[in-house]
Amino acid sequence: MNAPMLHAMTPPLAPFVDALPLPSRLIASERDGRLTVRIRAGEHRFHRDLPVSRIWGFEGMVPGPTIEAERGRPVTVEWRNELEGPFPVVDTVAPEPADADGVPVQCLPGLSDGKPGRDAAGLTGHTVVHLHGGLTPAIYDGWAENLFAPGQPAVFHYPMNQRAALLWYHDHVMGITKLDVYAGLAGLWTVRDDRERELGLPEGPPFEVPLLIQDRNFDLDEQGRLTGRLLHKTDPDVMEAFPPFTVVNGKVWPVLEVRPATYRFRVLNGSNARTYRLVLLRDRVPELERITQIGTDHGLLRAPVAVPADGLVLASAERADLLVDFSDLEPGTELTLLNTARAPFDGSSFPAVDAEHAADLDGLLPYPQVMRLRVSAGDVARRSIPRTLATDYESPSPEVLAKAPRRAIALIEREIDGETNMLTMRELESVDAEYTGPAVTVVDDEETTRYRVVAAHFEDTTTFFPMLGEYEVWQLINLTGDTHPIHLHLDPFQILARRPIRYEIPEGGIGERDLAATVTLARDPDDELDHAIDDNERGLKDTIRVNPNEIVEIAVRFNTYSGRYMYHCHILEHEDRDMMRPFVTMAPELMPFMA
Ligand SMILES: [Cu+2]
Repeated sequence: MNAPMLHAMTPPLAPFVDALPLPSRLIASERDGRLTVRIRAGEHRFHRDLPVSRIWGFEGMVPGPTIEAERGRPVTVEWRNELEGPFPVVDTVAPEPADADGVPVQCLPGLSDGKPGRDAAGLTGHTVVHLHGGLTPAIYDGWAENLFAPGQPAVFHYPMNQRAALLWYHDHVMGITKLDVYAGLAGLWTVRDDRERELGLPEGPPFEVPLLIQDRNFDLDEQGRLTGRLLHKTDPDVMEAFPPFTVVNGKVWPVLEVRPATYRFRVLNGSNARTYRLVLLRDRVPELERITQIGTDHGLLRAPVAVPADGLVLASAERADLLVDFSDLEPGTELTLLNTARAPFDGSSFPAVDAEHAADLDGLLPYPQVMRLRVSAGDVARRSIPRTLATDYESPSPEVLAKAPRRAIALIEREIDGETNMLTMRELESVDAEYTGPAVTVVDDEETTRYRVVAAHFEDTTTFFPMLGEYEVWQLINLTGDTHPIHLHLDPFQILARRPIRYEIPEGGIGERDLAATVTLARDPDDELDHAIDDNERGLKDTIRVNPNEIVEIAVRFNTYSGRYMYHCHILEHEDRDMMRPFVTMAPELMPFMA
């Protein structure tokens, strides 16, 4: 195969033939706040021309039902684990990163000579449910080691003392979240409140539409035809799965009929690893100006913002609340949503005007299609967009930040002979001149700070004890080549800065536990990223992208619950491979009693 072929392939499934499914809704207020959700094996058809797939899903569905809650009205969910085997996903590591024609195996369906993993085939259905974005007491937060086996129900109480936002619930089992979520264990959860209603935003069908975007791959039969069997495939060069087919609300490349009106799209990237950069095109021309972003992870922004000029970037677990105006369009008009982000994502830009040509096999993006929107006839219903949205949060003042405790975390990728790379969070503690061991030296103009590693793996001693009600500044120092979406459980945070760095890691600097590196707060000459904070990141976030060659600083304040929580990379293959750490939120008056 010649090199130009590496930019495009004919999709083996017809795009834009299935209608976008809308997940069923479970409205908590209609059931007195008491819900039962069965976690079950089921069957699902991902595309008109695919056989049915076996899945594991909430209520046996992909995605699970959308739970709708009201701020201040608690919801109790009995999660009933009724899973039964066999595990519906075949997990494999292909022996080579590319096939005989040079096509990366992750762009192709089928096992690519990989063996079906026996460990995954042996899974019997342990699960635990985490409500991502929920302000949830620790005992109901879905600690990754507190599992419920089939037959063991769990009753979780969600206070819902939190602002309106799109949350999502998903499996969070230590080591196998990547497999369980891939099998289908994810669903949306909406919190609504009065402020949203005052603003007259669309609520419910037809004008409010959830879009849960994921990527999936399927096995092939002996004749080379697609089966519906879900396939989680990685390769020796790429330890994350970047499957070729984009699925929205459970359908590959669906189509949504819209009226000539303003729609509200509630978008979640629920993929294991893939970051999307979404561009809306009409007649091959980007029309991003149709889109106004009004909300992010934890709900409304203070004011509406345009999406970035290159497109809307969403890494795994990030959300966007969008108003999209179709009111000027004639019936029959078609718009297409495309993804222009290469994988693994490293923050590199890609101009929206080139979106049509975004297909890139080396970038593990064989099919940029996401979905199509087709305008139907109907009454024109354009909504004006309020200029002021949220009024309930402020940025922390410089005085508060100057006094705030600071924490530093290095993000590290460690190569191990004959094994998949380990991604870890190295929690750092500053040391004085007497310290002579391996150190991370951070040079910021005249100021030099040296750190040693105090925690390297999930099971290491807890070192973060944030005080309730007090701001802290966390510095996330990326010493890897990829973007990591870092997620904190419990309260949201705000981004303060993205600061370019260059760094050196000496030979053998990344040890099992130690780390030696020199980090300089200055741009690397080869670095092409702008390290900007997008307008849509200046809201209340629970997941933030940390790009290569940068330190991201976030202002973190836990207000609600004392307890043991976790923070982690939301690339599921990374969190399963140790890129996760605990923290314990503390009531200040208990600190004197801590040994
Ligand atoms: Cu990561």
